[in-house]
Amino acid sequence: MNLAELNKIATAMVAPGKGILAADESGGTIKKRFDAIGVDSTEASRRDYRELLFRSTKAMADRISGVILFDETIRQKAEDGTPLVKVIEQAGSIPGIKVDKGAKPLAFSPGETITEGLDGLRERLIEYRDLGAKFCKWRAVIDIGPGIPSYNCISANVHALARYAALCQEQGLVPIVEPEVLMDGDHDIDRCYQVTELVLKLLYEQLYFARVQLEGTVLKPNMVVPGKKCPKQVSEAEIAEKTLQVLKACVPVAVPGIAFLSGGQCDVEATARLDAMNKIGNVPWRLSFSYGRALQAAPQKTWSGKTQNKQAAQAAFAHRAEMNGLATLGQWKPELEKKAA
Ligand code: 5MM
Repeated sequence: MNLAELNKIATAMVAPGKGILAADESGGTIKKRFDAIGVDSTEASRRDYRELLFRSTKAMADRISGVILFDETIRQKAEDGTPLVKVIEQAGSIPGIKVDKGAKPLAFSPGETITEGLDGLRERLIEYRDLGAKFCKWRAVIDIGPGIPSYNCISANVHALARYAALCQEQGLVPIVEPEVLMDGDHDIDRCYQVTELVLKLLYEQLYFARVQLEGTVLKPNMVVPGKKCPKQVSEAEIAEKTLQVLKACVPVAVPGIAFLSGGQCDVEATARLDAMNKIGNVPWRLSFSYGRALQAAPQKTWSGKTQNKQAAQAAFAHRAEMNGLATLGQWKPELEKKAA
């Protein structure tokens, strides 16, 4: 393992003013997103849509440090025959790949899941590296509900994350480590804090046991928020403060950067909360984004599968990328949202 090289990539992934585009929706998820805008999910429509994003040249160069791809996309070519990986690199961004095989029901644990994909992972990583990936992503899903999460669910998931991360580093790839505590449910912010704290404590213990070098990793956590159905929603300031508090209590200084997931927050909320954290600052890691929905909801809706909407969709994507880029610097202002995308 070349730790200096891994650290260089990880640091570039959370460069100031930039963040990661999570475009790694699996077949089922992208179909759901396309259904919502009335578009058939075919190999060609998925390619056209993703090419549109990756060819948003200025946004990609200025604001998108890396792109997480799905297995199909890393093998696809743009309309003119250029591999999409090359399109991303030419735009000055780093290609990465989702390598987990999804969250499956955890035996004897109703309502809980375990993320699968470790079998044969070393061989798949070698192939992805040859296809141009420089980093990987694995997402563990922890739900909050009556009686859950169980210790069994958390420990199984963080153990898998640690095995995944070690394999990535062995193959010269930076692991994004994503333990997502879901924001579905009616729990309050303090319950989200408690669960996130336990997950992160156990995660860093397992990463240590697995001999993962934290300098060559990026953490992709949830923010500490109340469940969507919780009657007591809270201010942006409280979310920023509690998220920073739990991260300071759990995440070692050796980690170069933290790139939040958006998790179903609306796009402006995800930007405002990231910005609020960076305005507080005074943390040892870069605080950035690795957003899927919060970067793509607007361009997807604007595109709606129509070629004539392509430019407007690229403008909508560029706008969200710009807003989030500013949020990584603590320089976002609500007034900037009024500027039409
Ligand atoms: C883009 O969505 C990713 C893939 O999801 P599926 O495996 O369910 O298709 C997802 O892992 C995503 O990278 C993270 O959840 C962050 O995305 P959000 O939308 O929460 O920012």
